[in-house]
Amino acid sequence: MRINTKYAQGMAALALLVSVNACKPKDAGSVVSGDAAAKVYVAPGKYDEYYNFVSGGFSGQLSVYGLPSGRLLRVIPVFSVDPEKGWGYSEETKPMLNTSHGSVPWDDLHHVSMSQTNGEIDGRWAFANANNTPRVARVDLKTFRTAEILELPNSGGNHSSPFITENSEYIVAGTRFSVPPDDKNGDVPINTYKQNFKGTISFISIDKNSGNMDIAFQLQGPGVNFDLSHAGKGKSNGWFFFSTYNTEQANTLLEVNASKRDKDFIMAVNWKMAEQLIKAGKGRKQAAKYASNRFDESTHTATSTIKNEVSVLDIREHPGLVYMIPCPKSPHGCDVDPTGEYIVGSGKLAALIPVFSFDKIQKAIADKAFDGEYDGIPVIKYEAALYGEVKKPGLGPLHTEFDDKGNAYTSMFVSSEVVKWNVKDLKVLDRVPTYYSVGHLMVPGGDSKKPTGKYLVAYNKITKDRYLPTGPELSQSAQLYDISGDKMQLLLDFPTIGEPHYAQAVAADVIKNNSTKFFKIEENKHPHVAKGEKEAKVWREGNKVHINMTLVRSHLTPDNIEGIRVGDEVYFHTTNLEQDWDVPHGFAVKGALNAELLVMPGETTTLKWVPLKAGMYPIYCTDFCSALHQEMSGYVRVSPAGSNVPISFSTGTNLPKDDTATAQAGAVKK
Ligand code: K7E
Ligand code: CUA
Repeated sequence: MRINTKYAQGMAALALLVSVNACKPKDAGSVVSGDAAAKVYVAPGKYDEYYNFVSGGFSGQLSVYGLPSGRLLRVIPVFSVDPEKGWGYSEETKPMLNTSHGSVPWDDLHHVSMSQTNGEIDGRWAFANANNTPRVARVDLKTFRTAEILELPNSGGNHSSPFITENSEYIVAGTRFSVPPDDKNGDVPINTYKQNFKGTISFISIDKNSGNMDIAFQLQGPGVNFDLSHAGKGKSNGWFFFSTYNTEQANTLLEVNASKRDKDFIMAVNWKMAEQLIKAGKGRKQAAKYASNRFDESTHTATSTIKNEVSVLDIREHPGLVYMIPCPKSPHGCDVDPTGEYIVGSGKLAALIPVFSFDKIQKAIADKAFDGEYDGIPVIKYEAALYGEVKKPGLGPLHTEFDDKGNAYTSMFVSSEVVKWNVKDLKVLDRVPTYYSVGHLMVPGGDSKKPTGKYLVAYNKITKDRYLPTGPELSQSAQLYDISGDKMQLLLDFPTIGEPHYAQAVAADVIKNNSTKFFKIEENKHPHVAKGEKEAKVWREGNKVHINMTLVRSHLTPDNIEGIRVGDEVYFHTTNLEQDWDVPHGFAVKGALNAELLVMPGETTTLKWVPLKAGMYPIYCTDFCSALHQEMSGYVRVSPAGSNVPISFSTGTNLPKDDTATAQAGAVKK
């Protein structure tokens, strides 16, 4: 039999790559030493030291844990609908998930960046990326709610996002999958990747006061995969660094074809220069269609606006804007140390970790120490940019975070461990196993100018044998380590929601005192607010019926509604009249094809319902709000289409005509 050489080569490459699959360390123990329990014990009624905002991966949401306890405090719905909170189901939140493709009810959230002032986390906003239908979101940390979602044109797979500059001027979004630009014909053969596909990076401006996002400009570069990024800081503020892979520009079987080159690149972008080029009018206006969705807290309502243009800078037309730095073997994480001098590339197939020097990069640029070009972009000589290499750190380095003592911590996916090394002398100082297959890791403030040095959390992919079996799908996990001493110490592990990727954490004090307790009813500008029960009403406009309803312990006003007809579009505009912390009411109606509403004190939220059958429909509060919560209910009568039952509504007065005793009892109660 003749052996197909190409096939044999392919198989050899595959065999090599199989070894990069995750493996379980041999000493997969469950023992935590001595005082671990005391270190994570937060007594009932006591607060945690840190808020930890953890990406939910394919859940599309962001979860909030307390550290060191690992207690789950909240899941914030971001890109995925959440029937629990009515997110994406209420009329007010539906526009948040609008895109140029229509409503997209799910996404894949990988990274979180908290806003910074002078390189320190300031606790105002958390930004998150959508990896599938490219978007970025802003979560308001006063309300712990998603306040804005911005779609990104010319992109496919928004992965190297939403990394932030040290004064929150910009977050970036580099496309993972290069695609033909939106204003070009995308209906081309896939194997014309090299000619037709482009890699776009969006710079998204953030308004200092409102936090509102806009696409300031986009950079259009070669078709490669942008993986991760980080902004420069301190001396390197003004630069952004992106890891790239598939610089082979393969369009099929990437696991082999995008792993051929010995080195890919870290792309260094001079964003201050890009900003000036845009100011000088050098940006090309390009037609593009993308949604900008904002939630207005005074009307409790989101608006979606479709925008039609972006400013684009073609990288090749602006010498000095972008340089390539060779980085071994499909780099993933691209992390900048707290001083801004060292840039760490984590080649997931590399046997070492290269550390680049910002000063040397600047000198190499000045000296033109180049090694040719890549798609018109100067390639800096590897040695000219390199500070040094961390030798034999472990297998499958992915991500690096820093502490306050000049140390770095790198996650090793394949060898399932966290490796601590010194940034100055590049010596490995300690290693500790993770259970298992660590992806991202996080030190509170660990990618800022002011990292802390007490805790590190590893976010792991596989939890076989860690928890009680729950069928074929197991939870993923986070593991907390004490990093205050020379040796790292495992303290705790806890399951996570969805697949955790990146996370951020900040001292609780930075956030907790600004947290909104309730919405002031007198500031509610919702067009359908009822600020008291007297303002509650029901009226018909053609086949639309509007119900301005109030919710208060423990009744709905109105709670008897008649005159609805089959096929009507019924809008329950529910206002929670409570003015106290933690007294939400819920609202649900039998047969509704959407979800419940969960209405916070002072808020107005709307559920749309189209009854399809005549009959009696109970409505009720879904959130156990008082001892008489089970009484917080009512009925909606639905008559056949064309019926002449008039609209009527009431609470407490619609009594049987012949039952005076009941009538009096009702009057007394009222
Ligand atoms: Cu999970 Cu940040 Cu998408 Cu690495 S990426 S693990
Ligand atoms: Cu309101 Cu239960």
